[in-house]
Amino acid sequence: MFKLRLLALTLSLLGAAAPAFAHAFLRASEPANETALKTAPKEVVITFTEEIAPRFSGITVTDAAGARVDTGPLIAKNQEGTRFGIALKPLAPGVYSVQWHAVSADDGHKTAGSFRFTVLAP
Ligand SMILES: [Cu+2]
Repeated sequence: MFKLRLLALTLSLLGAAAPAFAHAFLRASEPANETALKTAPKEVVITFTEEIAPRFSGITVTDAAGARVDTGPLIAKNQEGTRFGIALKPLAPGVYSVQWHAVSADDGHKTAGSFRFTVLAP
């Protein structure tokens, strides 16, 4: 009996702790990290692991010199609030860095990260 109760307690503790791990991380991106593209992308799209609050989240894209090449606000790409894009200026060949920050819609936790992609010379 005691063992069963301990098990139930353990399970409920695990259940209570689970949301703390549910931050909005990057699940996938287009372009993907470290990809080399023959055609310059017109936007960057990020899929997060959970719904984010777009007002408090953002994506910026910079060229090798650090100049911003993204334009306009986040564009919602699905109904679930997990997928957002940002439009880009016409990109010359070079290495580009994407910085993102997100606030979880569920618990308000902040996450951030970055990745890179390359546009190849034609
Ligand atoms: Cu969280």
